[in-house]
Amino acid sequence: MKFEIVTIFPDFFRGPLQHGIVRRAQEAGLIDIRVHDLRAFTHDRHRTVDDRPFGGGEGMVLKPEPLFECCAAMGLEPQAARRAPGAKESVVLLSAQGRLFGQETAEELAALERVVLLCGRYEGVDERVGEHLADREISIGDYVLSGGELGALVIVDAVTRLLPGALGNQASAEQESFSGRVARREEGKPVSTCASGGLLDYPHYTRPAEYQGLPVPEVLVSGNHDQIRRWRRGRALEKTLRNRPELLERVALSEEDRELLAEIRQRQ
Ligand code: 9D3
Repeated sequence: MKFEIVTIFPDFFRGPLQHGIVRRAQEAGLIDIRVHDLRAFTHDRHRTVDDRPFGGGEGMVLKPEPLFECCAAMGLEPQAARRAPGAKESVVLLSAQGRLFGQETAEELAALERVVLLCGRYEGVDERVGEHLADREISIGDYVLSGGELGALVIVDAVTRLLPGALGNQASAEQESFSGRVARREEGKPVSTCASGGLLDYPHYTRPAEYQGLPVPEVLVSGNHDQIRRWRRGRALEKTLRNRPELLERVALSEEDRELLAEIRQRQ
């Protein structure tokens, strides 16, 4: 998978991509990340990438020409081909007005050979970029960021993890043991956003068994694996009910889940 990031802050990407799974994926040749300085595609002495908005208003707008010229220099497929089914490349505009990024979009992008990430800045990007250059416009969440760079990093991380071989053997084996028994949505697709299939993950503990007077839950050191499984499912349900109640409406609950939820609701 080739990622190409277009930004006015190429140095922003020096640190964050050199750690953990993303670093290893690069070293293994699974992914190749290129960062392009948008200012290299300007022609004036001041290397201008922004301009005032037509119609007036606050702030500056990212000009279309440097973004179009940068993409032209990359030798991308024509936009029609990129938008057709079976496309292998996609140009993504990171913007606060985009569709919300989620695990499903990460999976879509992971199936491609090349992903171009255009990082917005200033008050916005000339709309012709979103309409005629990018194939999709993505936001990473409902909060105001200063630009698309953090969004591009989020996408690189989430997509890289999905590439076969990106996770160590242990991690991928763990993931498989989850996906074997996850709840399934109407379309029959497993819910993979959360570790335990549509619910938030259960709490984890490690040694010491007691820390500053705080013990690890007894059941986890009991060796009773059916009780441990039931306890974990209960805590996953409890945490989901408290922090993300909307997820519970989309997940298929078993008879045992309903029992556990009834207990939890009684306790509260
Ligand atoms: C007056 C409205 N503006 C807020 C001050 C709109 C606005 C313009 C530009 C909001 C954010 C930005 C810059 N943000 C991004 O380019 C961005 C973003 C984001 O802000 N939130 C979530 N995901 C993303 S991806 C790119």
